[in-house]
Amino acid sequence: AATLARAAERTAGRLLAPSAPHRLADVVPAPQRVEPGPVEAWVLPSEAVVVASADPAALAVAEQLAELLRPATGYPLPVTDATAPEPAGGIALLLDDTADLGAEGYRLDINTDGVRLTASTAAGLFYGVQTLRQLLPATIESAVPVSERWALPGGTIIDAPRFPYRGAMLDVARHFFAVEDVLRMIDHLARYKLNHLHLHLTDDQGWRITVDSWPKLTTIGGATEVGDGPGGHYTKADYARIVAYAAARHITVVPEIDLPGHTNSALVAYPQLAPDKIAPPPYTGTEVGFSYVDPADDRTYDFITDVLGEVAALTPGPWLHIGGDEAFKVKGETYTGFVERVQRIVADLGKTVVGWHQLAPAAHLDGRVLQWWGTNGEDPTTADAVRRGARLILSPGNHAYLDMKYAPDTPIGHDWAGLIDVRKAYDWDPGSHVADVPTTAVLGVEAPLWTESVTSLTDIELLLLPRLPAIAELGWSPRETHDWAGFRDRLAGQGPRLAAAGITFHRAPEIPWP
Ligand code: TNX
Repeated sequence: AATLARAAERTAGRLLAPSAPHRLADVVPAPQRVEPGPVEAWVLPSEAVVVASADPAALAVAEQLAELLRPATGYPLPVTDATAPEPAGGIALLLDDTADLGAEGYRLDINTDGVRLTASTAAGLFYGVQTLRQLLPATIESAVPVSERWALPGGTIIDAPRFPYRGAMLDVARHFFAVEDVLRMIDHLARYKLNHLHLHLTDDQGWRITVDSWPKLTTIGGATEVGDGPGGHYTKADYARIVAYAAARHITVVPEIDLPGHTNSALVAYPQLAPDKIAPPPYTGTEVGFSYVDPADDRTYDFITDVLGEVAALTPGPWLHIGGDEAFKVKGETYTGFVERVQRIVADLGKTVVGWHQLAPAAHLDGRVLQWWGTNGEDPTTADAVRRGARLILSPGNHAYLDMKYAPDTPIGHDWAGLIDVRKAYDWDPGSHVADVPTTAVLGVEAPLWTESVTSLTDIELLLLPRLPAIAELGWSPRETHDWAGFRDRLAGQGPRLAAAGITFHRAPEIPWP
């Protein structure tokens, strides 16, 4: 209670004091290039207009910006398209494909006339908007009008990501999460310029996506979760809603159907998939590695073709994740033969296969991506798969796993890969983490959140924030900007923003929160 009272006093104090102008470089993830101008260049006026290139995608981003700014400012911020959009005392979002800013880059200029944001794509404009948002006073995150000078620092930011794949994973199988929770997680990803949401849709404890051709997967397989909870599943409409919400934020959904292990929920529903053709009891514990679909039965591959076909049809993004982890009972050539057959099914569906790095020994297939979750960067099998053409998504268990505890007293989470405080989450280099894997083979980074002990949105946010920004920065920012002291201070500035937005987060003691 005393701590709460002190926090309230601090908040009140902050609201009464005039906000110090924000520094142009105080952005997470750190921008590629920052050229500061005047400490304070422009104050958003109540009559400001947002103009955008006359292109539906640019106008959509302009509308998103206006929606971000309206609640706290209380300003109308009309969005208009202009044939010659110039920031005449307003904000301009310009698509310019001659600007050489890359598929996701942007340029942000703030001067005494206002703000001009340029990009080659709507995604670039969207990332520029995320930066602009962080340059306004923290109270901009408030859902209700705040009396504030909406001052912006002057100068130019030229920015683009280091890696094309920047993601997070939510395990909706161990515990099921409502669509609304997933949408809120997508908001967190968008804030930090992540562009992929990996959904771990199936596991021993539950099957979470409707498959019309195998309906019992959800009606039976979806009715359980870890512990005594009711489980649940996404209808195709639910899934489409998640995909669309993500797409509007330039985030691609990566669906995972974990095979051949982690399949108890499918075996409960369809015992013909089981090696002994007997339905196992539903499983609501947290052990791994005991279940598998029968790799010797052709019906298994019919099942996989149906399931992956329906999931692919619902998924506009290029990826299908086939799991492949911890199939302890499917060994050697049986395992690689299984994987090769499933990789082929994915390719025939026109999708690019992603799998956990246990897929490494299987034959290469064009474009395949391995998600590396090791805890020791010496991994000759994975390095060999990379030599044969695989690309890597880096999710080192001892740095990027969001289900690891921060400290021994973290109330939920695991510690099998160690404790991961914010510094541990930040202090590694995806470009050189796995021995004998060149940076050029690294597609990017992903922070997975397994949910054996995670049961609510508050739990998700506790583990996600503030480590997600650390992983986001590793995926976005040039290596030259990597600096713990600098990151720590910039991250501290996120605290009041998250607080103003009503988002709970872990007040990590190593961060100098204001
Ligand atoms: C290992 S990481 C797993 C998951 C567990 C996780 C718990 C991976 C590919 N498999 O099944 O949920 O550890 O941290």
